[in-house]
Amino acid sequence: MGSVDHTTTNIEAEKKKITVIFVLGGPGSGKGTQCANIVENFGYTHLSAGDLLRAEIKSGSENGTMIQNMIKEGKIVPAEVTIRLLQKAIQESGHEKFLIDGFPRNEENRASFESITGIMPEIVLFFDCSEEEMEKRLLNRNQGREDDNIETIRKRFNVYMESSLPVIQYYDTLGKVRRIDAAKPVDAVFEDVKVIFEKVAEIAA
Ligand code: UP5
Ligand code: MG
Repeated sequence: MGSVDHTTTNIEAEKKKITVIFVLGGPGSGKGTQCANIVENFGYTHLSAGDLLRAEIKSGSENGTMIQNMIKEGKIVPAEVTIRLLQKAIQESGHEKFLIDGFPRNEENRASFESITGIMPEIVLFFDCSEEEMEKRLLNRNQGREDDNIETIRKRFNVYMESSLPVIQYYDTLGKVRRIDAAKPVDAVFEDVKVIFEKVAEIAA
């Protein structure tokens, strides 16, 4: 009496349809800021790949030093490491609708995620912003991030242009990209984001 039927529970869990929206854009384009707004209004679970990697450094894991060095240099951590963290977070949350923020950042990330999880994003939200504006924001952030210094910021911009933009272009060819002018003030950006999420909700209904 009162015991849980684990077989049924697991089968139910497997039946869950996982919905993923990738949130992409340059360093400082406002991905994290807007994801917080989306969570409040549309009931998604926010998974920032960067936050998961920073938590992994803090946890003292064996990969910590490697991840720390990559972040300091603005380089992209190997896909298997980031995907493992994302999968764990998805499973532990028990939820179904996710915003994956700051991932995939290169072709290796994208292809590995697709083949390991079998998940294709519903849409890709792309925050488009000039480097000048992004640099200003990052230098004013003051949250003690080790990569918010001008030397690392420039490296992050280069990696973004060379490796991350092609991923956005790839999804654009599939008709998945929803571009947002991210140079506007936070509230104005969210107004545009809302229109997109209202459409997604309509389609899902
Ligand atoms: N701000 C936000 N929106 C604004 C607006 N509209 N107007 C004015 N100001 C605005 O915003 C940045 C700052 O701008 C904040 O102070 C905010 O108030 C203000 P935020 O929302 O934090 O921007 P975001 O796009 O999230 O910037 P972030 O710096 O987090 O982006 P990155 O993509 O650089 O960082 P992330 O944490 O994703 O990755 C860091 C590093 O981790 C990478 O460089 C890489 O080394 C590593 N990484 C991987 O290797 N693999 C991954 O999959 C992910 C990360
Ligand atoms: Mg962020």
